[in-house]
Amino acid sequence: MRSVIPVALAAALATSLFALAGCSSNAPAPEASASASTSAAANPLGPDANPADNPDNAPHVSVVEPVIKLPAAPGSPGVLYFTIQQDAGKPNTLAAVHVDGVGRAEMHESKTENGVTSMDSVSSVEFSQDKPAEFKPGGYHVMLFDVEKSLKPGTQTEVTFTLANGDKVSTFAQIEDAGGSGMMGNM
Ligand SMILES: [Cu+2]
Repeated sequence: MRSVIPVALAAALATSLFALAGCSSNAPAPEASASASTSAAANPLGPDANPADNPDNAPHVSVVEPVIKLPAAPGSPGVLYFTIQQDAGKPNTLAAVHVDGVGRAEMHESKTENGVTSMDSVSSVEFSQDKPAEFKPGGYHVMLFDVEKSLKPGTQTEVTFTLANGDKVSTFAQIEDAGGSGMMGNM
């Protein structure tokens, strides 16, 4: 699933976002951005999440395009979408997600049966080298409860993914408005 072009795009996007988020407390240190932009091995997770620089990150596991959609209305939940993948090793299980600035993050799965869409919480989601786990509208997603006002569109916040074996992957998620989709669109 990995190719050069999306990685390059992600790196360029991350760099431009960091530039925009210069005033935010969530913005990474300038030297982190500078070192990443000159690195040949640009990381889709962003400069702060380069596994080579972070011995705590799970080996061979990466998170692609993490995006938070803010609540459509105050008090409503937001949602986090991403793809978690690995390029080597035994299959893994995603067991928990933590989002800075969010009171509670729950993994959910949406299902449509007989034309009725519903969602349930799930305790874990497996993924492997052959089969990344996609969290996207209509399937798996992470529901975000008690989203703090400090999370603004156009900024980023840190997200930590915990695997069943205790390994973790930390990265920064882009924060976006809910747009016109509303809460049902966030499922
Ligand atoms: Cu949900």
